[in-house]
Amino acid sequence: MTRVKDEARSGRGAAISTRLTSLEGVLSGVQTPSYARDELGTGIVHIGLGAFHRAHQAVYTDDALARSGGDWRIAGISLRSTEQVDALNAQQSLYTLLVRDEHGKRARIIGSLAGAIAAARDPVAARQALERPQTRIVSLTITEKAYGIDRLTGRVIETHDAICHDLAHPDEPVGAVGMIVHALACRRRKGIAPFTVLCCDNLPENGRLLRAGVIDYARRVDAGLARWIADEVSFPSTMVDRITPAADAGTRRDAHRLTGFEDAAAIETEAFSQWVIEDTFTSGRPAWHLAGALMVDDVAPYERMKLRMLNGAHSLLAYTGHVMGFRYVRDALQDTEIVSLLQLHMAHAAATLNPLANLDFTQYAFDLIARFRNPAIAHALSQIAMDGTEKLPQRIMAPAIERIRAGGDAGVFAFAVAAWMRYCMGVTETGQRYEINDPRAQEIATAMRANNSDALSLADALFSLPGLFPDELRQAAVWRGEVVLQLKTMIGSGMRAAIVAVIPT
Ligand code: CS2
Repeated sequence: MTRVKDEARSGRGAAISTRLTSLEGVLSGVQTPSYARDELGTGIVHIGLGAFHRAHQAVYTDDALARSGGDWRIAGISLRSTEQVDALNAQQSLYTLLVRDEHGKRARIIGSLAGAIAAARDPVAARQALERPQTRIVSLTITEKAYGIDRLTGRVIETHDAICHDLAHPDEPVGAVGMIVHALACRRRKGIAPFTVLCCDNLPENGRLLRAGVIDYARRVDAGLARWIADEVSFPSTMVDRITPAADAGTRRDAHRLTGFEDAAAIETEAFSQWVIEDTFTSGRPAWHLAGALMVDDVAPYERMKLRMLNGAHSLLAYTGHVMGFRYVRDALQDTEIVSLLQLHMAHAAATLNPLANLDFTQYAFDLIARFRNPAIAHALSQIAMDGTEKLPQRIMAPAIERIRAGGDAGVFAFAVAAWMRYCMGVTETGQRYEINDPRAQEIATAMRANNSDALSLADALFSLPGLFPDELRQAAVWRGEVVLQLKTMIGSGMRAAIVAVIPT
């Protein structure tokens, strides 16, 4: 951070900015770490140093350190980008968290990060961080697509870039799975206890999935290691929730105004935050429970609720809203017909869930609409729309299959799939072209080119993308017919006509 020193004026009278190396001088009203940062050691390595981690797990850890201390500061590893790593390291890993809601914005300085490593530039430092005996937890937020684990089989995908590279060069891994297995092998060799692996991405039963992928990968490298991992390493599942838009110049401007410092690593988020964690840590953990995290035996029901209601509605909104020409979530939420569509979707998604003690799904849905409406958060629909092939399986397809099996109405899920297909056409209803940001963008583009705008052939082409739609769904003729019908209306009469035809009058 760079302090604008009022007292330090240059000869020409302009304010001079100087680099901040401590918390001294932060403007009053800004919460700063209440613990002595330098006295606390580093016990967590986090892979995936994006805004979400810094707005969520790092904040819980900051609170836990303030309440009960412990050697639990975080060394962050960024797999690809170097920009945020450099920004953080130039600021003693301090950064501003802006919380925005309808009452205004509050700034807080987070102190739980202890350093940042760009793995692509400094792979040795990344490996050393993971191998240190002091590292007792390795957590991850690397996005759904970066794991390279098949959701259905739990095996690693050999054609996935990072997996393919790492299987060929297991001692120089570039992906998260390869790095974790390499570090665990090294610890086993040296007689160092393994760390707990904590997946914090929006994947169903994320701990279980990562465990399966890690063991499968390890088996290909060393069968004994795979058995050791299966016996000794814990992979708690978690549900994480906090809406965190990409930071921009406005974030940095507000951070500067509120704290008095320039901060190239400032981020912004909403006030709401939730973390549900399975409490199976083999070498301890920070006092996250004192920071508001809910420690449970089984996270799956919470995970399903969040993935199907929040994330499912988010994806539906991103595709319909983007095609209609809206830019941000809050803008689309001004549209009463879109709100009715989201409410309908959430009610049907809730109908696929088992009841959860102390949780009322109707209230949850109501609160979600309020969070989406938050006028202070500019959450771009395009950010949510990306990586649809990675997100739809758990958000839309899984509940669709369950509804169909139960003989229920799965029409809302057909609508959401049709909206994604319409989005794949790459042009809004106002004629604006956009890129499809998805790991399978090439295949989608090929399917689109070959089929023009005929709903049936477009849908058939996308249903045929290998491994995307589970067979059970591809073969559900009636449901598939509904997708085509909805897509036909979306293409022929427009998204609004399609929405109006499904929402209650
Ligand atoms: C969003 C999520 O981008 C997306 O796909 O649905 O990032 C969502 O904002 C978070 O899961 C909220 O916790």
